[in-house]
Amino acid sequence: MSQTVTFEKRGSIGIIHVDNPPVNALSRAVRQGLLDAIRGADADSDVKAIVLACRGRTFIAGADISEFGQGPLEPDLGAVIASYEASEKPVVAAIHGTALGGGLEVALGCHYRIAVATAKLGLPEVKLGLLPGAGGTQRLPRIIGFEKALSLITTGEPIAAGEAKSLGLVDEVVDGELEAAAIGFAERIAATRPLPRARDFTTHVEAAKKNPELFEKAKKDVTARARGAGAPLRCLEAVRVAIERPFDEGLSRERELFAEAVASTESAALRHVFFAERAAAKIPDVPADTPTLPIRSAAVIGAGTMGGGIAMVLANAGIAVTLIDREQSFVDKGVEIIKKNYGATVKKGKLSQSEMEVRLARITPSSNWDALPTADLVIEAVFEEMGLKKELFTRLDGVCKKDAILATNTSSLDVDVIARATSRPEQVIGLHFFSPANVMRLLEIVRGKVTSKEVVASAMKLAKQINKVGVLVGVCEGFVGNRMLHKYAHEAQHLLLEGALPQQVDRVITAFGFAMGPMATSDLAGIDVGWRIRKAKAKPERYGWGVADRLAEMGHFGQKTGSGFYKYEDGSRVPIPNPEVEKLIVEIAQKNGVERRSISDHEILDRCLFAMINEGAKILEEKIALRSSDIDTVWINGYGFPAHRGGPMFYADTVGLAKVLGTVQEFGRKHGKAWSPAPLLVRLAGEGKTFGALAEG
Ligand code: T1G
Repeated sequence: MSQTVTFEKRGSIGIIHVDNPPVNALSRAVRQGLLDAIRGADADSDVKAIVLACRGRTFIAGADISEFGQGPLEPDLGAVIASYEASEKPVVAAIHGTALGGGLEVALGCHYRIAVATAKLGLPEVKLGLLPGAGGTQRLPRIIGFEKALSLITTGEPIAAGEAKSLGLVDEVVDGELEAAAIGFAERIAATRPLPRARDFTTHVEAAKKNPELFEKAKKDVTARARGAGAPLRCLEAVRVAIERPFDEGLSRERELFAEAVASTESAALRHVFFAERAAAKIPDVPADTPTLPIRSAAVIGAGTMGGGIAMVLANAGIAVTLIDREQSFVDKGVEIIKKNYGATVKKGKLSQSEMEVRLARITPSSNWDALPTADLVIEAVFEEMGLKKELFTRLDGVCKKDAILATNTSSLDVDVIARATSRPEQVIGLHFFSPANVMRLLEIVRGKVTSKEVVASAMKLAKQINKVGVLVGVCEGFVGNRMLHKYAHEAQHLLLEGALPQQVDRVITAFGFAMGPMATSDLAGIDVGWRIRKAKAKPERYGWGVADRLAEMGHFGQKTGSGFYKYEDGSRVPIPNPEVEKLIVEIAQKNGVERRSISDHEILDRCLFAMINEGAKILEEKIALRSSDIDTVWINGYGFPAHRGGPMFYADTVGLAKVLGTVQEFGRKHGKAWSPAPLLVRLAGEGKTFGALAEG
């Protein structure tokens, strides 16, 4: 019997333990161990009932994702689960931590499930471009009903033990010692017959047969949410079969759909994203045991939109935070916005009123610097102007304690210049949050030339503590995200002058999977934001920004002024094509001698994406990013790049770098040196390699 699975007896109860750190994933060894264990328990006449439990921090968190792509490895998980369900002795799954994917499917094959109150249960396969492939789409609806099962399977969102109990998914929620409770439960039901096997449940199947609209409605919702991803629709199809076909036929249809999904580029992309997010936390020259500075108290300077959002993020993570601005009225306004944001979350039922008050109590508004001498971390979110930031950091240097971390939320300025305004540049780091800071998952952590390893390690740890995906980047203008965004948005502007319309560019980009295209995004963020930065620049760029600059000069800033690249009815966020803008584009094109032509959707997509990918390659060779998957993590969590495409660099690898290079060179011939291919792209394309295979920076 493999060491990852062990079996022991406590009186007449057999206990099967899975012990495969860190998350008891269902590796081949675990599957074999589970099969051997149930066969042993079934054959042991002393054993009247069986408990399946896990050691470590969690119940089984799913199949071993790293095994995918290696082809089917025996034993098949479905067969293992069938042996548990078929057992003549009751099997009780004892759940703590997270019972996810194949882990929950194993529990669904057991006859009973008990869980600690803090446990989470779910089928997140759709987030990996898959669907539950070991009976989840057939057993779960039979246990909890089709409507709820559809929502769990097509969203992949887990539920808490309490809700699982109310749905009949869990038989008992225990507070005390789980294993003892499971043994007690097993003893109580040891003689109960017949055993409740999910495969035999028909109540919900009959009910669903009488309610065909359920699927029509689900199909509409799922298709809208999918934005071109295939997995949610495969999930839907598999659950639909559970109504129409006998159990075993449903299982085989599920297996067919799973085989399709696991071989799809979409799933390869989402599995890449899963491991990319985890890899981003590992910094080659900052080992995991690097000492970190404790962050129990923080101060945020600047109570504007970003400052307020950052204060919420810190308070949500249990950190006491002082929100500072130079005028009391500015601070009060900032706190009002924070209260409004929390109120909206409470209204959506995603936060209790009492928890809102606890978090608000952690935020101390102030218009003086009294809190600064004791703060472990200070984050500035003041106006994006270098002089102002340097002057502020010099003052902070004078009042903050020696080992305080001084962080700037700049989105583009040189962190080394800001750090040199202090006597402790090694304590200075960039913490670039994305708006709204209390919503966006990404945190670009900007390492200065002399930022200490302790400060880097502390910032990476803070990212996890505040529930952000922290990605370490180097210092350059716009860091990773904004630098690539600039190329992408600039190319989109050029396409306007050359013949495309805002709505055409945005349609192509949203069809690719982005939630919003570059024009609508610009209207949301405010056309004036980029315009002011460009105006402040010494060297104006190519004529590409002509339309955006002109709209800004005319006061059309986007949603906030009711018109930008689109028109917006009073207070609405729905973009309406604006014929005035079309006239403006034609006028500016003529003024710049640009001959307009019809532009294909394909060209629009390639020019927007390859412009950012080519810049991404330059970022990699300059070692501003440690690895190409970090760039993917930045774009998926900060800029809405569709996760089912894997991120810009992964997408480039799926297209093939030789093809990307060929197209970039073609664009270079037509549109000039802005398209000079990155040497790294040339090299890798020449060697038939991928960004993904590049060694870490
Ligand atoms: N397979 C392989 N490795 C895994 C893994 C998995 N399922 N889950 C986690 N890891 C690794 C992870 O890469 C990291 O490694 C370490 O464990 C800790 O993870 C047939 C097809 C459980 C909520 O989608 O959501 O079952 O970086 O940093 O924040 O139908 O991990 O340390 O080297 O994320 O505490 C379905 C995936 C699979 C759940 C814990 N299951 N995991 O979060 O730790 S598909 C999932 C998670 C499936 C069946 C199908 C989270 C977690 P390293 P971590 P965490």
